Amino acid sequence: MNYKGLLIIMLVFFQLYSCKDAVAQPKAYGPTPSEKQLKWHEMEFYAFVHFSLNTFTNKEWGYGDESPELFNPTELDAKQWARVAKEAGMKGIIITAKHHDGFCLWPSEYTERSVKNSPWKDGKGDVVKELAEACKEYGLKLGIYLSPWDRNHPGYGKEEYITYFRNQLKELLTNYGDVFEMWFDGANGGDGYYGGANETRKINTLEYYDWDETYKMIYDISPNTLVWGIGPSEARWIGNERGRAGKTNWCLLRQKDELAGKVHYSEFMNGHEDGEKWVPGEADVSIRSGWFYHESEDDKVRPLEEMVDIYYESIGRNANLLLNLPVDKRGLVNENDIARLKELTAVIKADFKEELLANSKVSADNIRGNSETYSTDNLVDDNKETYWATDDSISTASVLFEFEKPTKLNRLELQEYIKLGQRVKAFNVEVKVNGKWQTIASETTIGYKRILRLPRVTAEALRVNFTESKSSLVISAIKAYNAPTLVTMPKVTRDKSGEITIEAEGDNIIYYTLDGTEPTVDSQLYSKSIKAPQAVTLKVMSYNEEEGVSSKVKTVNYGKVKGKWKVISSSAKDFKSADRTIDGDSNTFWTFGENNPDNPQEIVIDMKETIRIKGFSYFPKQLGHDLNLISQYEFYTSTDNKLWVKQSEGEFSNIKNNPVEQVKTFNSVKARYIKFVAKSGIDDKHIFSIAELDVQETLEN
Ligand code: FUL
Repeated sequence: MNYKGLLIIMLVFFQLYSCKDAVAQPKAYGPTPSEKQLKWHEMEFYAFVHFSLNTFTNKEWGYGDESPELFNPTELDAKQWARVAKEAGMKGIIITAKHHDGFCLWPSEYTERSVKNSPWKDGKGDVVKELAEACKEYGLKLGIYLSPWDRNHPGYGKEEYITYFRNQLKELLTNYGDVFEMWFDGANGGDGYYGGANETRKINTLEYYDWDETYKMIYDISPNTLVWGIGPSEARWIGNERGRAGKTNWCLLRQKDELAGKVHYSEFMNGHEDGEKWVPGEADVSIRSGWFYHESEDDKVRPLEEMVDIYYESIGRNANLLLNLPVDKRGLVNENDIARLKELTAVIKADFKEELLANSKVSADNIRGNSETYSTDNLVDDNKETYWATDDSISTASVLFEFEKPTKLNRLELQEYIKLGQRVKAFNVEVKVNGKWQTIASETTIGYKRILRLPRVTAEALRVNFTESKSSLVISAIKAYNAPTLVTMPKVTRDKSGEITIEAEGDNIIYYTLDGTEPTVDSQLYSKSIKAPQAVTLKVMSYNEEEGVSSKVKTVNYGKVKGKWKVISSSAKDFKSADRTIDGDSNTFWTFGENNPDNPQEIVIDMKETIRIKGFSYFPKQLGHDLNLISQYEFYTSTDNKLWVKQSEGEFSNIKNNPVEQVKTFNSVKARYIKFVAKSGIDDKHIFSIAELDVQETLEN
């Protein structure tokens, strides 16, 4: 080799050693995600579609005896679902291929209880196939909900059902292309039709399904499918159906303890700092209160600000967001849900419009081996593969961002490089305003992604101090934004006498109407409470004068006040406090019942005048450890308190996981007295709480 050649080789070696490879990569700390889980984290936001027989029977849980002939969507269009999801920035759709009543949305060869025995497409349709194709067309991933609990199958609870369940899994994982997620719900065992047995079948969820075997089978057929929910899963429920993760949220879980039945689901919101496995949280929530479509909820789509909160408290707290769009009887995502989703997408887009830290001067008090490879530039380069890291011995450090000129900001987004584990236990954020440093946030975990909503500040500089970490720091991104102000709708309450009080946030003012028209800044300005004991429709909005921005309009429909209503008898000897169930305040509640499962418990109310009603509602207690939820009920009416007619009976399905207001409707009747019977409670308890009881009045004759 000549002299020149040698020089080139030396130069190449020098280059290699002087930058990249001289400083070793940090070692992984604790449990780390698999490749499959990493891809799953990056999906962040995807849709749930609850659509089945329940859509047509107006139920949340079918009992298992409903006829497949009731399934008859008139305009089913899975492409519309995919389009809606895509436009909202979602990355996939999970469909209820089979819910608890056992009806299958695909023509399974193992049962007659499926689309093949429905009038839809003369029994030749396959919803799962149509969705798989639509997802493909729109570049979305397909996920499948297969309820382990089957209230129809005669063999449920016995060995034969497990074979059936696995056969169906095989069908779904073989015939519809890639399935990114398999969703196994936690509701398992209870009463049901079971082929006509009409009985209660209890199973041990941890043992009955032999999850190890079932999972092995899934991975043999489809190794890229991530399994969610019960069993040794790769992602966990977030512990509530409100779509909210804990502020502290570890991707880790003590799954061995969980599988031994030693973990309460309320721990899922936070995960376990000392968990032995990477089992990140997925936050599920419906855009309305129910999971399935009910016409009565058309005007109960969650308000925009609640949806925005959900976004920040799921994706912004290190969890994926699984947002349910209940497809309606036509087989379409409903217009009202689409409108809300569009509003949400617009807010999120506006909130993250312009990143502000990329142009600042970035420095840190420690950089791993002083190496370029781990420099702070990696925090703002928008490259998920690069990261800022500290020396092995350093687990507390600060990053400083200095702006060229004072900059307004109110959002901060942070990401750990989770391939090497989740490490940060605590951090805080300081800003320099008019030359003075002030702390504006003190937080705990980060994980895949953490987004903070901060008060808007005009900062000369921003500093993130990592104050506690399990090991050295490995941070892949820090970003800041200045989100537009979102004016929230006012809070409205009405007391027993019909006095309406309206409150807005901060200095916002309030405009309202009582004639059904949309309020504007020219409408009535709210200054003192409004007297409205009659049925009334209130439309109201908050207005931020400084920025000239108004909130969305809130519509509240009140019936006549229950001021004169009286609880006149009850199975409970002492019912002095029972009027709390009709005081118009859902924060107060009444608890009654004895621990005797043979005695249904009842409450009788005199409405003091005969009116025509077409339904009733039961609002469960919301706060506290014991909600004493009612699961089976009967509802009677009378005009004379002697002759009673049963108007409705059944179950409040899924009330345990989703204790929202329960509305039951029937053919309209005249009534002066109503009797509500609590037949059984959740978890076999026989103590019941009621926050509020109400009737649905109708003016028809
Ligand atoms: C629950 C189920 O029981 C509901 O019906 C719904 O499917 C929800 C997503 O999970 O636990």
